[in-house]
Amino acid sequence: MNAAQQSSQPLDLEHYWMPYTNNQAFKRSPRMIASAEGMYYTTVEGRKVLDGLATLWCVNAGHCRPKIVEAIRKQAGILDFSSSFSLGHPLPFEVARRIAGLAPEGMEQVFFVNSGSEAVDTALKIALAYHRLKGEGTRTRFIGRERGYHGVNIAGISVGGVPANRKAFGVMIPGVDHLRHTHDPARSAFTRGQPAAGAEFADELENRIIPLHDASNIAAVIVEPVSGAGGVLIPPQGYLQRLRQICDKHGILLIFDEVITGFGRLGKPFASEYFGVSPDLITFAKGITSGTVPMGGVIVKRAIYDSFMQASGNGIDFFHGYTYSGHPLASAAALGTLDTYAEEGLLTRAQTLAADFENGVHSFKGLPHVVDCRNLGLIGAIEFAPRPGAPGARAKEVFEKCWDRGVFVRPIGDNIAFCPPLIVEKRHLDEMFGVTAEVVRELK
Ligand code: PXG
Ligand code: PLP
Repeated sequence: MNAAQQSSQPLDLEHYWMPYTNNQAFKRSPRMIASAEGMYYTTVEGRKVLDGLATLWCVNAGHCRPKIVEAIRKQAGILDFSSSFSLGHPLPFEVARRIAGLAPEGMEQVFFVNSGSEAVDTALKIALAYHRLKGEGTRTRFIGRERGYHGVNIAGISVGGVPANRKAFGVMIPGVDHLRHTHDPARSAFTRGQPAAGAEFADELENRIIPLHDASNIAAVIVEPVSGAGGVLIPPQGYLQRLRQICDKHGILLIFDEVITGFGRLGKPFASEYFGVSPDLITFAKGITSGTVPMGGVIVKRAIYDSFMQASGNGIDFFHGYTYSGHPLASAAALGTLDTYAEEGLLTRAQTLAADFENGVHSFKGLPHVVDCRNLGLIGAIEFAPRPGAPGARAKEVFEKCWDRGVFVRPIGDNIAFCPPLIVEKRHLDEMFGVTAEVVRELK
């Protein structure tokens, strides 16, 4: 127990402005977690709650895993901090080498940041600077996608496509257009895995967006291979391949935002490998340290890195970096995490559990108000018809009742998302889907 919990004074909730939270509602009725181990949280009241979302899609190795805890503890007493601005320390070099070994072929250089949002800004800046180095400085526009989530920094919400994350913030960065999203319940509701219909959604890039802006003005297309925070949208078969072909044809860089799909979510280290589509840049965060210490990064194709090296002469090659890029504690946590993934086969474990997970997600078909079930690897969602006059209310109610009954799942609009740690076992899946189904059956 920490000092605040030990004190006889009640905890003062007033001063922390919590992120993405209804602060007033939370402070009236807090849901407070004291500790966690493996698949479960323990609340301050001593209740066990199953973590059905790897917390925020990130605790892929499960909670408080010994190797990771020990790596962080040990590193804190050896080198607390040293920057990576023209000084080095060994750990991030080793993390980068290990990531290069997991990444798609030809993607061997890693730039470190501290979050997915920073990874997205960094990737977009690499794309801009790369085109300028190649003498194509007119390529400044970015193409995102409706319902895409690329973090919360100004560039990320500009290319992002979740209306609630954008509407309070005015024009954001200029020069951004969006592809339509790929969610198509009329043709594809209740599809197991990738929908057969919808590859042609990618053609909008070639048929509408490129003619409108001209390819010579477009720097990059950024998409999540599987949309996560936008509601778990599974790409149609052939869709990502077609995006790749169109980008290649027009000299446009393709960025896969793998902040959620990276590090084993689909049963391969990266979704790029799962789909057999090589992007030019991959953003990652979350799973690299299993959520323990903030870290993110961008993996780039060899040719992109080489262009920066060739152009730099004797100067700095990329005027970009965060104070904490390659932080020793984050790097130590990453090595402990990668060791845990390797020893327990977690980056491919989703393959063995995907069928049970899929059956669990699709067991909601036919329950009250359920209009869609979607899944791939160990990520999935069920969708409800909106309650008349109260969109999102059904999913919120399911989340709250599941929490009270010991299961944590995430409401996203009218969807409930499932994304358990990769150590999940069949009995946990049964508990997660069983409790959720019990709640859904009571839904009005
Ligand atoms: N890209 C993607 C694809 C993400 O899922 C980010 C970027 C930003 O990462 P950081 O570390 O800056 O949060 C994410 C993060 C939700 C939710 O509502 C999703 C995320 C973060 C917080 C909440 O489900 N994804
Ligand atoms: N603001 C000020 C005044 C700073 O000095 C710095 C970093 O030196 C930053 C913002 C950026 O902080 P970070 O490098 O942690 O992103």
